[in-house]
Amino acid sequence: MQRYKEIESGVVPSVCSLDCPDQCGLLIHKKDGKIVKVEGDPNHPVTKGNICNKVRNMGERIYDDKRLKTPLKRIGTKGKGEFVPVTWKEAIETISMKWKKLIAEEGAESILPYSFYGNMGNINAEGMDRRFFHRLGSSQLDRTICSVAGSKGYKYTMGGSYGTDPEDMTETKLFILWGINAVSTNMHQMMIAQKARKNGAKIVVIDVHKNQTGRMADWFIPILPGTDGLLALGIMHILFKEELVNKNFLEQYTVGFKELEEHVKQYNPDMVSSITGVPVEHIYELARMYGDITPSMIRIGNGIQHHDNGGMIVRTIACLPALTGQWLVKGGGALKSNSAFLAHNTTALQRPDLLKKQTRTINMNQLGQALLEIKRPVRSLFVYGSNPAVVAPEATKVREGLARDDLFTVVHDLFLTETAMYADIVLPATSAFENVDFYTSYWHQYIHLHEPVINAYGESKSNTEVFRLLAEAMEFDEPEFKDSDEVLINQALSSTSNQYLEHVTYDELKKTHFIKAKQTNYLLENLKTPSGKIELYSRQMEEDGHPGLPTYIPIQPESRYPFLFIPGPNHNFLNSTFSNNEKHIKLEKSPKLFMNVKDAIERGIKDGDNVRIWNDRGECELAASVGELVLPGVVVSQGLWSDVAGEKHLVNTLTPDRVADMGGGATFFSGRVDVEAVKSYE
Ligand SMILES: Nc1nc2c(c(=O)[nH]1)N[C@H]1C(S)=C(S)[C@@H](COP(=O)(O)OP(=O)(O)OC[C@H]3O[C@@H](n4cnc5c(=O)[nH]c(N)nc54)[C@H](O)[C@@H]3O)O[C@H]1N2
Ligand SMILES: Nc1nc2c(c(=O)[nH]1)N[C@H]1C(S)=C(S)[C@@H](COP(=O)(O)OP(=O)(O)OC[C@H]3O[C@@H](n4cnc5c(=O)[nH]c(N)nc54)[C@H](O)[C@@H]3O)O[C@H]1N2
Ligand code: SF4
Ligand SMILES: [Mo]
Repeated sequence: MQRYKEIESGVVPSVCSLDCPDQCGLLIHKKDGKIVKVEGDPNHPVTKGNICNKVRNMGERIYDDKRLKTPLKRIGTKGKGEFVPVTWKEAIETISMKWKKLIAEEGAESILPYSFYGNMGNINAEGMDRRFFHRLGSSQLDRTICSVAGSKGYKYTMGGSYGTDPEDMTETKLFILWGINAVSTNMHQMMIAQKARKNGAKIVVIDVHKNQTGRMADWFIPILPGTDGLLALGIMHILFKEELVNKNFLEQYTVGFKELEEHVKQYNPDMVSSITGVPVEHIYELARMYGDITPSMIRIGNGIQHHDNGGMIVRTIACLPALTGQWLVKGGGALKSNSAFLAHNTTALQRPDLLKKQTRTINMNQLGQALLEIKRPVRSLFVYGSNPAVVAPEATKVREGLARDDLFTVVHDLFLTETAMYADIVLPATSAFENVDFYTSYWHQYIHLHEPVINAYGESKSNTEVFRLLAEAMEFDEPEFKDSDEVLINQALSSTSNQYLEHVTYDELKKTHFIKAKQTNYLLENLKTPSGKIELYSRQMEEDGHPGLPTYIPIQPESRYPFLFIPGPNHNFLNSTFSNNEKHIKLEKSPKLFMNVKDAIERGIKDGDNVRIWNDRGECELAASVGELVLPGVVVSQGLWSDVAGEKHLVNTLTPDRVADMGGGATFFSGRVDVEAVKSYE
């Protein structure tokens, strides 16, 4: 059979590699060996032929002139972007010689990998790289920047990342989109909800910003940041008091409901209203709606868990469907992540056994500290699939660390990113379209195989290839560093202990491209909590130092600054990906700061004014968008914009690097700032 990348003109199957819940099935149209069109696969049961604008314009990124074609070596000052091309041989030799010397003089822990999911492909994002850094004995990275606090919180209640199947949600009658900007970040969730709305479903959105998603809701409920756990407790208070709970379900499938009933008596709606900013009558209306309507589904977004108390918030909200027995109803329940349905054999793929001696672990949210403040600061950084100079909190500290003369930095990316500007060696990466890999969605339940649809760009190489080369240069002679991509995939899919994946094989995937997780009706019989039931009370939480029952814990005060600052993602970028592509910048226009008209008037700020936003950590400048889309005391920006041309658009100069209550998660949305109009001196 002809391989897809060798087909000059025609239509070939693919899958979206971006860190997005929808993980769309794609069809790539090729002409003369090049991609001319990217569209959604009409036969994919979830994608149904629809994809976002970002990826419809993916060709612009793949063939962007700025793409790296060769390895580069720095010749100028760090951060200035002065490089010359070098061969792969020279690049790999430079890295391996430097590392051998560092290991001999300071130990392998002086080296730190820094990566995330610029490409979600399992063998490239967390396969051969993991083997390599285990074997190297480098410092290990705790990958906490995205969703760990919420995932841990959800796990305390439900035992793991198991939720409602999106394909069942056409039956849902009430959607609560809670801290998720689904129109931008999970478009098929929104499409399913809109389809269900045609059959009478209601869409409620709870958010701190009436953005694209809030504006499409039947009912938008504005709330003050970090108080969602309290709102959920207020709803529980009413559900118990008005006997809207499902007693049979609680008795059969949960632990701790009697204690919870007692415990939530303290969260009376007046008190809840005074802290959340949600009017009392709306709390009653929402609780009664939730008690009455079935099936109901809560889509738990990432926004609510990027807070100091994010783990507890998600843990608390995850208890709600049990109170009304929604887990027994098709299309009912909650969905934070469905990743556990597709959990593969990571032990076989990542080989943690290659790490012979326990090493230190560094939280990726605290990269600035790791480069500047800790004992034995990191001496060499290897960055791939991530752009920490833009996406990590406390960006000023991160940049200062990256500028250190005694830090040896390597960046493997498709572009000369803001991080790569500080590198000593830059390596060109293939795009996911050029690679073999397999993909597992964390929202729908399909696993995908990807075979390359185009040839590698310039001299670029995939992550797996780069780590094979590095292993050879470091003289790692274990055979597992020679495993091909196909072998890696087979290992990851073999002997999984995951019953939902039993029927999936590489050969079958080759034939069909995607396969759904095995469907069973036994989620409740198989819960992986310590008790095997939904844990409204969790002893494990107490052992881990948290209250065992859902409890409201406020975020840190940072009281010197008047505004809570929520710098979320935007519609046309994906984190910092696309922020350097002209087409996507044009679609997104320019970065804004949404603020309430009352706050703006007090500060003499008019719509469209440039404003300076600052706190102890740093400052940035955005254009004010004045109106009623956020509550007083809250300011919101969208998008991780570039600052390479000297723009002061770097919102992460303002975000804290303290970690959330669970899992060391990020707290991007719990920082405070002040805002003033930028003075004009004309
Ligand atoms: N277009 C686009 N899509 C993306 C991404 C992107 O950058 N752009 N990023 C991808 C990634 S990596 C992720 S993790 C997901 C993230 O996507 P989402 O899960 O949607 O998470 P966020 O956009 O971070 O935040 C969602 C919403 O939470 C709100 N919010 C913030 N704090 C609070 C709060 O305290 N309470 C409530 N109720 N709401 C709050 C924000 O205003 C925002 O509207 O999207 C993925 N998809
Ligand atoms: N203020 C603020 N900051 C945030 C967030 C927020 O909401 N607000 N969201 C946070 C979240 S949820 C996340 S997940 C992180 C995401 O942060 P990152 O994981 O850093 O995501 P991107 O900015 O998309 O950068 C991914 C990089 O990987 C590169 N890449 C793509 N494919 C490959 C490949 O196959 N190989 C290699 N070597 N490189 C590749 C891309 O070109 C890109 O430069 O950002 C976090 N930062
Ligand atoms: S970014 Fe998300 S919505 Fe867009 S094509 Fe990829 S998976 Fe689909
Ligand atoms: Mo994320």
